[in-house]
Amino acid sequence: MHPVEQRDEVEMLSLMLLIRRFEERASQQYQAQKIGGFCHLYIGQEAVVTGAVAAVRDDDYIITAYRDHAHALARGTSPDACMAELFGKETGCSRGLGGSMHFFDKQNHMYGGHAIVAAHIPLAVGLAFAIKYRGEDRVTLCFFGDGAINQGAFHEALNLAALYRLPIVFICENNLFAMGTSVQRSTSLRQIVDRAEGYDIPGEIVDGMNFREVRDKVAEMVDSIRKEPHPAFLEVRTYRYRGHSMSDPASYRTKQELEKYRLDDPITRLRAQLTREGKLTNEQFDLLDKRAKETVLAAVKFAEKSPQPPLDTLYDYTYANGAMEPGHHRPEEPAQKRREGAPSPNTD
Ligand SMILES: Cc1ncc(C[n+]2csc(CCOP(=O)(O)OP(=O)(O)O)c2C)c(N)n1
Repeated sequence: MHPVEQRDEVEMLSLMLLIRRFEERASQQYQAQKIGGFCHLYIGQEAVVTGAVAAVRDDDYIITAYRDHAHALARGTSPDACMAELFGKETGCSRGLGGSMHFFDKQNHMYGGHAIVAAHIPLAVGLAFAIKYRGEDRVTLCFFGDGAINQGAFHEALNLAALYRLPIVFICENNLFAMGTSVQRSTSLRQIVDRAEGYDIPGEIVDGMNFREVRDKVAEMVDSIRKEPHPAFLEVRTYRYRGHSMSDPASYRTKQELEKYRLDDPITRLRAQLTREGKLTNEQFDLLDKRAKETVLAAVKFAEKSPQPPLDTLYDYTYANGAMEPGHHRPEEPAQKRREGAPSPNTD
């Protein structure tokens, strides 16, 4: 069966609601200081990942930057494991060691959650290379922001993907800003999609506030890639309602601009489409929303009662102790000494 027909639209609306309610609750818990570190919310962009995921199979690969909560939820990572990760708890999807920017779920083929802008794009190309090398018909979806397209890693990755004709869709979530910098001030092109042309990669633009448009375009690209591997590029025009991260009041844009996009809300839009077509009643919508809120509240409770990771696992899965495997920290080396040699923290 065609993957687009496999995913029920009401189910996908329900997923968008889950993502929205999860992010709202995460924001509240962050303000209550239950969540530490950085936290970048996806509110407003829900139709992008939901539409894309609706167009692929469960065994296809997904990888993204640090605005990653929705990508994990869309891939099927449990809201409990996602919330627990935000709380830094052992039951989190990255065992509480990654936090907001480093969600990871190998079982569901969600390969992160990466904090360094554009650094995951070459990794995505590696995933696509592995698919082709093994002769599989999977596809990699690589999500990134408009801020990534002027990084060297982006260009190197696109060149290799084109040269080796790798099965990958580069999905640029163009929400118009990289932190507080508007895309018009950072990028020489009028259309981001034109970046792909420089590498002979076919590209398209879609309306990221419209679930159906995103899903159908990704499905078309993925179908073509499965027939014969090649890269494709999708510029998705979207908008984030909140600031770049929890600490950003977003004073670089006007209230009118935000309101304009909120009127075009992706959830409201799919709801209206389904209602018009007689596929959804107001009562059904309210029930979906109620369920989403309950699921997220239960996730908060789960995260609250979950244990912290043991302190001696702090350096597990890092390069700092010379190993990526658990239990490979050097007990003979005092923690203080290890900290001295560790790189200074990211200041974003
Ligand atoms: C290589 C690098 N430079 C700078 C930063 C600091 N930084 C964090 S997020 C960000 C903006 C990225 O914006 P974009 O790629 O458009 O993604 P969005 O936040 O819009 O999802 C920057 C510059 C970083 N994390 N990595």
